[in-house]
Amino acid sequence: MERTDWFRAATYGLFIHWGLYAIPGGEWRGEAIPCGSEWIMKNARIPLAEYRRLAERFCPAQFDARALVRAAKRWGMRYLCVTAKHHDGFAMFDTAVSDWSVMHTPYGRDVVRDLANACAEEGMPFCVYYSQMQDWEDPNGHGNDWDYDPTKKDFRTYFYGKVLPQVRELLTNYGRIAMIWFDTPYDMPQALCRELRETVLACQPDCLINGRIGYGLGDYAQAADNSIPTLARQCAWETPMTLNSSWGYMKRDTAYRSPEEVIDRLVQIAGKGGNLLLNVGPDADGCVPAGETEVLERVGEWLARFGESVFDTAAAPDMPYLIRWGHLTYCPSRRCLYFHVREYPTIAQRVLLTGLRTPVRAVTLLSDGRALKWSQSYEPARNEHRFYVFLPPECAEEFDTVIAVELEGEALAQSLDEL
Ligand code: H79
Repeated sequence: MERTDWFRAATYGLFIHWGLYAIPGGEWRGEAIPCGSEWIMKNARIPLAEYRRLAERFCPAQFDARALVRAAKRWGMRYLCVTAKHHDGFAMFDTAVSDWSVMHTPYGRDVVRDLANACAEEGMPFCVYYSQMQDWEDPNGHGNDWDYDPTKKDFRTYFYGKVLPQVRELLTNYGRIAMIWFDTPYDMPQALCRELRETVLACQPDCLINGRIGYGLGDYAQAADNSIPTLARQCAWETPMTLNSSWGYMKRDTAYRSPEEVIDRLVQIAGKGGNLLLNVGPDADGCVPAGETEVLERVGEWLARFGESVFDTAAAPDMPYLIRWGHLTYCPSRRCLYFHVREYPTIAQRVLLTGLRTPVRAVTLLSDGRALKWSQSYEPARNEHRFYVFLPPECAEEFDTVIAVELEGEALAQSLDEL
């Protein structure tokens, strides 16, 4: 048993960016502020005294933690991570360390507790995001150089006075925390990052820590935001991804990724052995924007039919040539390669995979289990393995046509050097 086992099997999670920044939703004094709405305080250099007043207006009457967790399950997600404290320093939980929290708003409810309880009831692994270095409210936190003089800051005072106590609160008061998600370590001293890790594990030894704790101290690797690595990786890793251009709710941006694009990204990530942590930004009423839920519902419906090609998969072998027609995922225990055909071949009506060394046993269409024609050949003079699947024209599925290729053994690929 590895600490990351549950995480690797989960593959697809819900990220929730929610805080005071949902109220302005990317606009300040009638002006559109560029970049993520959760960065508005810094990007618009909003004086703290002014930003603080948002707390007087935080009253998300529509927020329903249980409904959100149930929705995440329906969407096919297998873990959930909420911003307990983002860079603005505002705690979405009840903290004894600071008054800068959701408890000091008209809402006055502990959002982290409601989500933690809902996740426990629904059997959903619950995770918290905690920005450990930046804190634009705390006089000693990193990042606010418009209210505070950076030369007068003492990071250790902030770290020992706020970060460690709040991390202990999160890991003590909310039951099992499956993972804590740190962000933007910048140049935080390595010794403090180690202390942070030790503090987490002293509270909950099974709590995973993401890669952005810094210095390789995390339990899994963190891809850059919205980025997919070129090659498959054997380690546990995760891509955090947005549906539009912002993590927090942004009024003006309704250009969401299509279901097709989300499925494409999820399949690519699963095929490279990673997880997708896909973000939603609830609005000031506590509602996930309809444009986001519509996409996620469609992806969830797709996963309900084709989930076996995504979950319980591991990195597929890197093939020698770029695959033009789509992506591969791989389930080692079933010895099954899944072909995700995105460019359906209407003319030649076949897809080619070059470099698969393992003999194939059977090929079926995942949607209805029907057997498909295939051929596998080897050309000795060129030392080249070729495998074709022939696709009847009526087989094309919306989004992604999934073909299950059952192998006689472990999937092995030729390296480019052999060819
Ligand atoms: O929580 C989400 C982002 O707010 C956070 N990570 C994800 C998961 C994040 N923090 N920093 N970054 C991402 C790097 C991005 C920095 C930018 Fe900017 C923010 C680019 C534009 C706004 C800072 C301010 C750098 C340029 C202007």
